[in-house]
Amino acid sequence: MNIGIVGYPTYGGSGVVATELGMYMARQGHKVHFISYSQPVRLDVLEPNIYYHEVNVQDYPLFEYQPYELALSSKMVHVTLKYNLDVIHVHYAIPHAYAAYMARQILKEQNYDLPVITTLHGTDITLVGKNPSYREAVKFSINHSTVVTSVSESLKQDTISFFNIKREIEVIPNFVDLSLYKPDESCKNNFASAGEKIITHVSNFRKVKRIPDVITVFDHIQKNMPAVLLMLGDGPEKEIARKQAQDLGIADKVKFLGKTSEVERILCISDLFLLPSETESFGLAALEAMGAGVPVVSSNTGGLEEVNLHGITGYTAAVGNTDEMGKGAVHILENEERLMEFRQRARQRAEHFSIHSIGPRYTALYERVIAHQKELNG
Ligand code: GMT
Repeated sequence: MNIGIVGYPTYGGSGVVATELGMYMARQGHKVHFISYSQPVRLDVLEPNIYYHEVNVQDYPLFEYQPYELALSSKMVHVTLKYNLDVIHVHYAIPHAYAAYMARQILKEQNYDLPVITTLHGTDITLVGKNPSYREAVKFSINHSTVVTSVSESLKQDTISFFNIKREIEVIPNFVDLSLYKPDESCKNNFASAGEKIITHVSNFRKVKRIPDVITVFDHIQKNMPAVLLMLGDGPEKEIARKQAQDLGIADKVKFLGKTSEVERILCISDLFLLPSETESFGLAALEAMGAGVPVVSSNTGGLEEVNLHGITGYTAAVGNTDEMGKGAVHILENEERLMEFRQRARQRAEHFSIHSIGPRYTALYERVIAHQKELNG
């Protein structure tokens, strides 16, 4: 198959899923064309069957806002015609699904029917999508995609209720490549002294992640046992968290590591992962932690409970209930045998979401969509 993939190139989960899926399809022998405004961070362009096409937005002084969707639609048309794409898969509805609709219309004028798959990831529905400024265009582009998938049952239900959507939405959960997580304690001493538990949080440090709750829960943990908190990623709430840690007198125990390419290695030395988000359609970061055998203490919002099983792979609590989260964390960490059981169950749970079980579902979807299009074309 010749597959086009459109996604955000940054560290966010939707971009990671788009990139990992494309690389998986390329390893299966399909030709995969990534279309974005810069090279996706996890993309290995040196692998066979991978092509990268950059969307260039012309900077013209008349525009206060550059028309990225237009440039993206044009690029999709260009790549489709040049490389004879069979299907295009857009990740994150805004603005990708809308741009894909336009590309499809332009191609139709040239008698080229291109099926479009839209995968909804979360805030494209729950935060940004339902904002009145975008609502109508998001609803329209969902209704006009050939197939729509969502990364969790919870997000599917949110989409149906926020937009009063009548069409079918297929749930294909996010996945993790478990081969990336290998036990290796060699870098543990870089971050923690003997006997200290390592607590980790990974995110883009936006408000929705409730970063102050991460610090509050960690404060509870460190009052009960020696521990350090590793904060991976970057974003607007980082300085607030640093100040909070200083005010609590625990600044020396909270280490901000910024955007690092060593996430897998750091997860492999972690004892517990914290994700107390306000909303989280899936929680890929939690799944990746579980892939490394790390139990998760999270909020119970959105799709998190579909990933992190309360009392089995970690604990979940209501958004903002840092007391419950702190108690759950201490309960897991205070007993080595119990911690080991949580670790094993977290890893086992992650196996349900292994790329080897979820990847073929996307392959089957692409094949189905392409076969259907061929039938329509007669
Ligand atoms: O968080 C976002 O704004 C967007 C998005 C991203 O690109 O990271 O995150 C969403 O998609 C991820 C991948 O499917 C999910 O694991 C995250 O739960 C989801 N974020 C939210 O729902 C807040």
